Order: sequence, then structure tokens, then C-alpha cells
Amino acid sequence: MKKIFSLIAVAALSATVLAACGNNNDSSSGSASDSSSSASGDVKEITVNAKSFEFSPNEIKVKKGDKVKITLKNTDGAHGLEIPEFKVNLQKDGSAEFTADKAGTFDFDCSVMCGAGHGDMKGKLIVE
Ligand SMILES: [Cu+2]
Repeated sequence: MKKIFSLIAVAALSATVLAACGNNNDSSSGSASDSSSSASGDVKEITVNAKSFEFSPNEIKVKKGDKVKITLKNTDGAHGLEIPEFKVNLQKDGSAEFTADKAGTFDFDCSVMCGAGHGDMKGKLIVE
């Protein structure tokens, strides 16, 4: 009887080790492909149009690790674009680049006092 138990124990142990190895391989190959895709150097170019008193689009989605080039274009009035989390602050038409190195939802807003609707000029940058 004892021999059978030890055989079962050995079989269970090796099965666990094999399963653990399999899991490790899965996760390491997964993260390897993740890092290679973010290291590909792609720059996501996004143009945000600003008018009184609205951004278009007012929701931007990027992937974590993306290099983002954001361009502000004033179509009506003089507005700015500020993303404090990524130290972006455009105060007139122009571009800024940053790396979306953290996931989450971050607010952006107008950084130039542009009038009555200034406080309503808000948008969201979503990094997934
Ligand atoms: Cu404003």
C-alpha cells in the first residue's frame, strides 16, 4: 500500500512541476511579445480640434507603452491643451510627444483662459 501512495505522490508532484513549467512558459512568452510590440517605436498621432468650448475628440484611447504625439488645432477661438499627468501643456496650436507609460484614465483640459465655457473644456485620455 505504501508503495502505491508514494507512486501517486511522485506522479502528482511531477504533474504539478510540469504544470508550473507550462504556466511559466506561457507568461514569459506573453510578456516578451508585449514588450516587443511596445518597443516597435510606433508613434500614435492624434489631432484634437478645439473650439469654443469643446474638444473633439474629447476622449482619446491609447495603449500603455504607446508613444503619443498629440496635436492641438484651434478651429474657433484660442485654446490650450493640458494633460498634467504627462506634463503636456500646449497653449496654442502645436504638438507634444509623450509616452503613455501608465494605465488609467487621465483628464485633459484647456490651459488658456478662453471665456465663459473655459471650465467646460475637458476630455479624457484613456490608457489601457
Ligand atoms: Cu480655455
